[in-house]
Amino acid sequence: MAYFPEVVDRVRFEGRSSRNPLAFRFYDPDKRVGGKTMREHLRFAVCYWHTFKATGMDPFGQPTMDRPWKTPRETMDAAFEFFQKLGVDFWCFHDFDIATEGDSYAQSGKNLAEMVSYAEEKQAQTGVRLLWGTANLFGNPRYQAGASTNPDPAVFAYAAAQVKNALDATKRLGGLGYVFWGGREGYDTLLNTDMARERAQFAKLLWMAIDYAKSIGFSGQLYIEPKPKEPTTHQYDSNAEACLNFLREFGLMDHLKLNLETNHATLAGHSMLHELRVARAAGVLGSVDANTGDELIGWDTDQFPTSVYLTTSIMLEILEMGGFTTGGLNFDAKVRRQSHEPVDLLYAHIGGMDAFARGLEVAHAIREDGRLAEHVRRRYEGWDSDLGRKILSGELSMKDCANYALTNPEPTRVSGRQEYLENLVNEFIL
Ligand code: XLS
Ligand code: NI
Ligand code: NI
Repeated sequence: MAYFPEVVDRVRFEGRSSRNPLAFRFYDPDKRVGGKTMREHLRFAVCYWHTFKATGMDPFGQPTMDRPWKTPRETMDAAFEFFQKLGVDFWCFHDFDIATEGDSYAQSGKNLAEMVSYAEEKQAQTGVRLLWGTANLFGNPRYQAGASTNPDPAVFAYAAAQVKNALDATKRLGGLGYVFWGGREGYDTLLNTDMARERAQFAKLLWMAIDYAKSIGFSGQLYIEPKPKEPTTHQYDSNAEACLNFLREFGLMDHLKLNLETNHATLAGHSMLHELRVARAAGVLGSVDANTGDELIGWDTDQFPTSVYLTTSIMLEILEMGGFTTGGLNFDAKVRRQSHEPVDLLYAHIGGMDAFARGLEVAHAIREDGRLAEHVRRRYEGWDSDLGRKILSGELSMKDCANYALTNPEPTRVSGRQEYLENLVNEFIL
């Protein structure tokens, strides 16, 4: 049975002039941009949770999604049919997206192992690979006060046991990475919270995972995914800079990179570009959860990315770091509640892939042109002068600076040229 009969074989590239809503207009997988093909640059992944498991339920209403796949096996059949028809190379999942959580840890483990075997077959048949795996440490009521950050060590033990199975599953499926997203690792109120303790517990779970991964020979990249709030009032991995502080504090910098998500960046009051820049500057930019928020709703709507301005800025940072290694662009995005038909999933992903393909082309063109980078280089050129070098090397003291100010004229102000640069970017987008 075909779950996505609207596409017979594959979504095809038909070019800019195509009016076929089930074709790519910009994503041409084998087209070369710079030294690599689009598919090599973009490394698209489909996420299992939103795409195949989201029901459309919201705090005000019941499920809306029409989903002909019901059992875990049917769901996986639908998923791999979708991956193949869309032509993505990767997927991502939480343990209990693919398997039903049982009444006991033992039963859950059995259910998961069974579905991992099925996924192994599906991957072998289709060539689709696992970008990253993760564990759902937030859904079960036992985690209401956090998983690793729970005041009860018994809950920590259950969480660690669950991560063990999820790491085993990720290893078996040849996963390139494993993600820790805070989930409920934060607080609802400080009145009942020992923050210092909870942060140390969180770090302990990460250290356990590092040790366990090593012991089973899992060499995939571990990531932490920042998010400021929701479901908790404050998450300990609130943004890229907070994560860096946390990783440095607990000696974890060499073991984890960041998986950055656009909607989480904006909830934190930052642009995605800011978060990417922070991570890249620290050498820990790992992977991207490609989505976007709603400008007017203050929660994590996880919408599909359609803005070429956004995708351009993301791809500028990715190209600047030399491209993804283990990471990729995971559509951690869900169709709207009213988009309840399976075909809406196709429209959503095709749109996101096209927006990123165009963003890649624009970012590449901006870099080839060189004016933007040259502007930044020239802006700081003074630091290569005698004065700049002496300040940085420590040769000049504060007193020497005072002497400088006494003997030199007022510095000349230089325009930041923000509008000129904004126009420059638009020159490539329009
Ligand atoms: C939720 C997170 C989640 C992680 C995986 O807001 O984005 O989907 O990516 O647990
Ligand atoms: Ni995410
Ligand atoms: Ni999100």
